[in-house]
Formats: sequence, C-alpha cells, structure tokens
Amino acid sequence: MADVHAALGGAGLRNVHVREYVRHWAELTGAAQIEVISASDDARLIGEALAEGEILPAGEGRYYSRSYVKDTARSEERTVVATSNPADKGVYNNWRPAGQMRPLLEERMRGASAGKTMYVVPYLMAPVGSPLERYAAGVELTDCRTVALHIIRMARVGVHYIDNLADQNSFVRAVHVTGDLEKLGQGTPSDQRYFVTIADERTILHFGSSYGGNALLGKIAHGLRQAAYDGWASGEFLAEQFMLIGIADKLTGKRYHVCGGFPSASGKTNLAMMLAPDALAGRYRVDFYGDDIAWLRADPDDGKIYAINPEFGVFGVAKDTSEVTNPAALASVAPGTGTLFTNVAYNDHTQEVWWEGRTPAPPADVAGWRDWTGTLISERPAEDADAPWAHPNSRFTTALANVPNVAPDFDDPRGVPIDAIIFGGRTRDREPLIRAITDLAEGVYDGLTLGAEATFAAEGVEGLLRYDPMSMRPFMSYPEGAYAAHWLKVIGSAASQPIFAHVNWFRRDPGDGHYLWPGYRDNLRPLLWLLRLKEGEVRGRQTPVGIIPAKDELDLDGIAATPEELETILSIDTPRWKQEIKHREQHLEQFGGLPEEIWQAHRRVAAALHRAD
Ligand code: SPV
Ligand code: MN
Repeated sequence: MADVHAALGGAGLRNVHVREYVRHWAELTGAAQIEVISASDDARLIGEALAEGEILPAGEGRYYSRSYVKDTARSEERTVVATSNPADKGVYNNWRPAGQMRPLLEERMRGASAGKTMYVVPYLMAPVGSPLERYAAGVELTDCRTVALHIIRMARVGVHYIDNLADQNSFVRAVHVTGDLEKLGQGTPSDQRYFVTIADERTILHFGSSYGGNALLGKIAHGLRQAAYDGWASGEFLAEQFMLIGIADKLTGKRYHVCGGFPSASGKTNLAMMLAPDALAGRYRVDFYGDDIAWLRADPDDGKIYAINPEFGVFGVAKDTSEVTNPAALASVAPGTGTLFTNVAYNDHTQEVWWEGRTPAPPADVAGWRDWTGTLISERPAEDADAPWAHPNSRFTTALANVPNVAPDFDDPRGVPIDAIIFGGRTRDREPLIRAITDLAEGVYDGLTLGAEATFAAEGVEGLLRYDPMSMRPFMSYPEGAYAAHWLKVIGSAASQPIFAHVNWFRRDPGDGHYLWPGYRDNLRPLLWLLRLKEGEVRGRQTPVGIIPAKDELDLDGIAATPEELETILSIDTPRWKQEIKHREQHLEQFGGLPEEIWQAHRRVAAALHRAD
C-alpha cells in the first residue's frame, strides 16, 4: 500500500481536500506507489517511458507510441453523464443516476491499479488568472505514464495550480484507471468499459482505456462535459467544441476573433491553423488560439463575449495532415517540439513516422516500416496489403506554443472578444459558401441544426444530415432545451453581440462531383466578408436562410474558380431547403423544453422559404 501522505508531502502538495481524495482512490485502486507530477517532470518521465519501451524515439525530441489495438478512439456508447437529478436527462447525454454509476465504477476500479504507480496530476484548464479559473482546476489520477505525458502537453500541470485555490475544495476529481485492456470485451455485449462524468459531484470516473479523450480527462470530460454543466449550473458561461482564431488586418490595425463548431471530419483543425493565402498575406494575418474547445462568457465591463481556449496543447488527427492541408500543424510537430505521435506508422531503422495523406504515396522503400499495429509492412498478409499504415484516428500531441502562428496573447487570462460565431457542416448541395445570420435566436437555431452529411446513399436518403448540435452531440451534459435557453441567455446578456454564420467548404459540382471551392487557406476570404458585413462595409444579399455575399464582395484575388462555380456556391437550392426544413422539425421535436424563440426562428425561416417560390 502506498504511503500517500509521504508522497504528497514530499511534493509540497498541502491542499487537504486533494490529499483526502488521493488517499481514497489510492486505497480503492490498490496502487503501489504515488507520484505527484508537475510539467517539470516531463524529461524524467520521457526517459523512464523510453527505458520501459512504452514510447519509442521518433527523431530529435519526438516520441511514438502504439495503443492496444482495440483501444483507438472514444466510445460514445460507453460514455455516461450521471447526476442525482433525473431532470438532467437529455436526448444525447446518456444520463444515468449518480447513485447507480458511482458504485459500479468503484467496483470496476477496485484493486485495478495493483502494482502500478498512481500519477497525481494537478492541472488547470484555463490561462492562469482567468475569470473562469474556479471552474478550471482539476486533479487527474492516472495509472498510465504515457497518459501523464499527454496531460503535460494538453493542460497546464503543476502542484501550485491546486495549492493556491481560493476554495480549496473546488477542483474536479478526475480518476483514470486503465484496466486490463485485453480482457475488457471492447465493442462486445460484455464491454466492461465505462466513461462517466458525475456532473453534479464534479467527479469523472473513466475505466477501461488509455486513449485520447477516454484518458486525458481534462480535455473533453472536464473541458466540455463538466464545464458545460458548470457553465449552465452557474449561469456564467458556455463550454463548446469550438476552434478559435484571430484575424489581424495589418492595414487598419484591427484584430478580430472568430470561434465555431464543426462536426468531425469537417476540417476544424485545418481551419484553426490556417495561414492567410499568399495573395492576402501582405494585409492579413491569422492567429491560432485553439482547435477544439472554447469557453465563452459575457464580460460585464465592456459587454462583449470573451472566449478562452482552456487547453494548453493540440491532440490533432494525423490523417491527411500535409504541407498543403495544414503546414502549421506539420511545423508544430517538427523535431525538438516534444511531440507524441500515437498509432501512426513508424520506421524502426530511421525512427520516422508516416500517415495517410502525409505524402501522396507511402514511402517507396518499406524497409523498417511498421503499420500502427506494429506489423512490418513487408510482412503484412496479402489480404491486408491495402489496409492503412496509420490508424484513421492516429494523433499528434503537441503544445499550443509549438504552433508557428499561435497568437501572441493566447495565454491572456481575459480571453479574446468574439466578433463572429460560425458553424460548418459538410454538405454537397444545399449550403452556400457562407450565409450570415444577424439574429441571435436564428444563430442558435442554426447551431442546433448543424450536421454533416451521412453516407446513406445506398438507402436512398442521400443528403440526409446526421445532426450534431453545435458539434456538441458527444459532449452534451444536460438537456438540449435548457442548453438552447442557456445559449440565448449568455450571448443575449452581451450588449455587443457576435454575428453568426454558417459555412460550407464542401459544395460539389452536381455533374462531376468535384469540389467547387479550393478550401484551406482560401477559407479566410468568406470570413473576411463576414467581418466586413458586421462592420457595415458590405451588404450582401438577403435570402430566406441568411445573408450571402454578392459576387463582387468576396475578395477573390488569386482564386481559380469559374463564374459558374462561384454562382453555385453563392446560391441556395430552395427545393432542397424545403426538404431540409421538414427534417429539422423532426430533429428539434425530440428536445423537451426548447425555448419558444427557437421555434419562432424555425418558423420564420420556413415561412421565408415558402414565400421564395
Ligand atoms: C474528438 O474526438 O472530438 C477529440 C479527440 O477532440 S478526443 O479527445 O479523443 O475526444
Ligand atoms: Mn474534438
């Protein structure tokens, strides 16, 4: 049995509530040792992990690990939000009673860390001094060293974050126990895993994985589910799966900030790290703040909405990251950055890494290359010859400060004032490049009806959306009706409100299916139009579903699109929209207690479409 008090005392950890919490879980999980971690322990932990073979060197100051083959992603089915109030049950939060889940998780975790070290990782999900700091402190207990290494990159980590709390008991208790990964029945009817946020007790209990958001509890469990619940319960803020960027106009000296949500595989990280296109780079600079999470609050001093990225790093999807799609991401994982790669392909001889889309073709000389499962490419059975070398959810983990265009003030505790909130789906035929929405309820309505095209072509429902409200479907922690009302309240309390917009980089030619918009860096152009619209410098063209740019209002210098292509991406397809409105109605009807303002917004859009015949 570990000597908890000696370990915590030795690390200078004095907070008595933390000490009691660690003692409880050390005893329950049966951990053999306790070790308190600060960011300054990184080099030592890296050395130990290399010595144990848990990570492999991947060039200078970079590392590589493989996860267990059945432990490669989040599991939405095994993720639960629990509270003591049945009224907290929503459509997406997979609510269960806290009184049922806590004993269940305690049973799973009892003795499950026997013989292992329990790393005590005090962290802060906010810049130091943020007005939201009291919602940001947490202590993760993990029995996995590579998880501790990831947390050091993804959050601010150190004893002082937890010893200096104004309310010593106000920290999230985040317990991660890996379990015996080979015996958990992942994806079978007897799946043993559970990923539970007991939101009204500010306690996170995750059992049965050491991958990504299943194990880095500050990220989506605290940064999204717990924080969204806290933001609602306190009435103070919103926690959203949003990217956050700055756009600086070097001519006028003005700085703008845009945040927004995109369902997975809709290019959120590429947008977050976008650089200005060459033709516009003389005038504009894009600053990176965050690729995955934003917390938003109204500031009583100037009446604006402010956003922070609570994270300290990027846990980015490797697949398709290249010089073309995201040069800033590649620079952020360059030698010397301390990057951890997970489940990409790895070369034993050269210590290089590779993933699908990194280069147009995989390395021609396969000597030394192993796929993400560890199998030598040269020895893969014939039937696996076409299998990807990297897992589609393989990742790179690197600190925000490594991103070359990180904003100079990314660490500012106040956050940055938000000019625009955007939602981006992936739709082939209905959504224009951008449509601006100036009404708050219509903006929230647009976020609630966000979706990505499902690939149901075979069933004859091509174009049907899988709705992902505000891109929060997997992270929703309280009922959707209350969520919409909270959005209206927080943004509505700002004297100076952001403009909303819906963007779509994925419109296709109805004939041959090619993409009509170049995307990537050129996505800055519609965002500049949106900011000009907000400033009253352009007027756009009103449609039933928002304001879209007049052709001469978009700065298209250096763009190769034909007039016909532009015509298509700057138009809306009224018959398709009428069809979509019916689906939206069914989608919204699921949610109890949706504010009347949202229904009115829906009816206004439907009526405007009706009049558009
Ligand atoms: C996501 O899946 O949206 C992520 C990665 O941001 S994870 O933290 O694993 O959820
Ligand atoms: Mn995410």
